[in-house]
Amino acid sequence: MDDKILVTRSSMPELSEYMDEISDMWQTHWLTNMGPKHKKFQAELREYLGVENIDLFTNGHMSLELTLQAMNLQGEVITTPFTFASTTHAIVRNGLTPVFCDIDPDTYTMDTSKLEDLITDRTCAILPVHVYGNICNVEEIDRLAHKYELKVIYDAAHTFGETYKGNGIGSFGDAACFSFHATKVFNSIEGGAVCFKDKRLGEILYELKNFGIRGAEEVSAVGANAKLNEFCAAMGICNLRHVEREIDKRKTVVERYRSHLEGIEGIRLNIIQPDVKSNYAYFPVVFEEKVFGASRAEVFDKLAENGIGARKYFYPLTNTFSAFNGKFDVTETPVALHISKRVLTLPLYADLPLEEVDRICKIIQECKY
Ligand code: T4K
Repeated sequence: MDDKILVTRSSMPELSEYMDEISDMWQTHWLTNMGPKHKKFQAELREYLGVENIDLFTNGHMSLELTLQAMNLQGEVITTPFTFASTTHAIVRNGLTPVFCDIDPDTYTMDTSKLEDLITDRTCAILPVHVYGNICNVEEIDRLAHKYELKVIYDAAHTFGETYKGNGIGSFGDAACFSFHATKVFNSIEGGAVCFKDKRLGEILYELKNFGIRGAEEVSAVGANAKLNEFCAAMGICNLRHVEREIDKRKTVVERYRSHLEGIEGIRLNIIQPDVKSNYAYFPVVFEEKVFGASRAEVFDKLAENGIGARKYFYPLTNTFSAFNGKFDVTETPVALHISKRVLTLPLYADLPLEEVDRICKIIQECKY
C-alpha cells in the first residue's frame, strides 16, 4: 500500500486478540450456520444497541432486502435517493416500486414536510435513511405511519451505536437495518443486523436468511443465504470491545476538521443534532461554488493530487442510476440533486492523524483563492 489517505480505514483489533477469539474454532470445526460466535455476538449487540430483538445477517444489504421480503409487502415504498445503491435496490429487488421523497437541506434525511403528499393507496411502507448517521425525523415518520397504517423500515447502516433521546436508534420503526461493513464505524468484516419489534417478523427473518428452512424436513419460504459466518462474528466480538474508544477518537478528528472549516463562507458542514449521541460516521462538506470560489470537482481533484481520497457519497442519486432506465424523475427531488452535486465526504477514521486533518483543511482553504 502507498501512503495515500483514503476516505476511511477499517478498524481492527490486535491480531493476537482476533487469534484468541477464533482459536477454539480449530477444536469445534463450527464455521457458520448460527454457531456459538454468532450467538455470542448477537447477545452482546442486543445489549450494546439497546434493542429488544436483533438478528444477524451476512451484510447490511441482505438485512434490508430480507426485511422487506419478510413483511410481504406489495406496491410502493417511499424512500430517499440520497443514499447508497443498497437502499433502492432492496426495494426494487423485492418487486416493489420506490417513490422518492426529497431530503431535508440540513440533515439530508427524508423531508417529512413532503412525505404525506406522496402517500397513496398503493403505499405500503416508508424506508427512510439515517444518512451519515444523521437521525431522521422519527416522530413525524411514526405519526404518519400510524395514520396511514404503513410499515417503517429504517436504513440504519450509518448509525451504529447512536441514540436518540437516550433510546438506541435501532428501536425506532418496525425494523432498523444496520451494516457492519469494513468501511463502517463498527465492522465485522462484512455483516449486518435487523432490529425489530414483532417477534413473528423475527421468526420469518430467521428462516429467510437460511433458504426459508423451517425444520429438518420443511422449507416454508423462498429464502436466501444471508447467514453471518463465525469468522465475521468473531471480528465483531473483538471490535465491539473497542468501539467506544474508536468513536471517541473519531470525535477528536471531527472536532479538528470543524475547528478549521467552520465559518468559511461557501462551505457547509454537517449539522449537530440535538438529543443525538453521534457516532461520527462521516464528515460531509457541501461546497457552494459561487460563494466558496471553487467547485466540488476542483476540491476533489486538488485533494487527489495530494494523495487524499475524498469521496462523493452520495453521488449520483439512486433515482438517476442507468439500471433504472430513466424510470424516475430526478427533478422531483431538487434538494437531493443540489446536495449530491456539491458534497464531498472527507477522510475519517479513528487513527487518522490530526496533522493529516490539518493538511487536508489547508488544501481546501487554498482552493478558495
Ligand atoms: N445502506 C446504506 C445507506 C449504506 O451506505 C450501505 C453501505 C448499505 C445500506 C449496505 O450495507 P452493506 O451491504 O455494504 O453492509 C462502501 C461500502 O462497501 C458500503 O458498505 C457502504 N454502504 C458504502 C457507503 O461505501 P465503496 O464502494 O465506496 O467502498 P470502497 O471499497 O471504495 O471502500 C472505501 C474506502 O474504505 C477505501 O478507499 C478504503 C477503505 N476500506 C475499504 C475496504 C473494502 C478499508 O479500509 N478496508 C476495506 O476492507 O462502498
